[in-house]
Amino acid sequence: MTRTNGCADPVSRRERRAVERGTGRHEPRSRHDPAVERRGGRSRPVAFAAVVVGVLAIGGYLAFGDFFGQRGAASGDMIGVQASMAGFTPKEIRVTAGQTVTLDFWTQDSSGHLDGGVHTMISDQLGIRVELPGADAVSESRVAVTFTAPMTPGDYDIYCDTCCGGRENPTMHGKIVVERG
Ligand SMILES: [Cu+2]
Repeated sequence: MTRTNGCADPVSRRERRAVERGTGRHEPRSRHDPAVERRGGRSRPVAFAAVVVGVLAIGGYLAFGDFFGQRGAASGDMIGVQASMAGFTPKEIRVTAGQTVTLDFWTQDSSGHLDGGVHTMISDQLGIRVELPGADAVSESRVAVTFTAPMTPGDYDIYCDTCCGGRENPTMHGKIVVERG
C-alpha cells in the first residue's frame, strides 16, 4: 500500500491502525493519536458531563429564571385577579398604554352562589366580556383574559354583573388603570 495523502479512505486507515496495535504497542504513540484517545473513552465522560451541565443550566433557567423574571413581568404581562363576593382583588390593575395584558381571572366561589353559575368581568370601554364558571369540582376555577390596553391613559371601569347586585353594587367594580408608556 502506498501512502497517498492525509485524507486516506477510512477503511485503510482503520486497517493500518489495527496493524499498528497488533504489531507493537508503543504507549507514547497512542497517547498522541487523537483517534485512539477518543476511543479510549476519556472524552465520553467529558461529553456526558457537558450534557448534564447543559441540562441543569437550562432547567435552572426555566425554573428560577422564570420565577425571578415574573417579578418584572407580573406587573406587565400576567396579572392575577380574583373574583369573590367582595368584588375584584386587586381592585386596581395597572397596565401600560398599548400593552397586551393577560389577566389570570380566578375564583374559589362555587357556582351555586352565582347568577348563572358565573362571575363576570365586563368592560364596555375595553371590549372585555368574560364569564368565569364557579369552582365546583376543583379548588379554583380560572380563565385567561387577554386584551390590549388602549393608547389613552386613564381609568377604565370593570364590573361583575352576576353577583351581589352586579353593576349597581359599587363593590362589584374594579378598574384598569392605563398608564403612559
Ligand atoms: Cu361576581
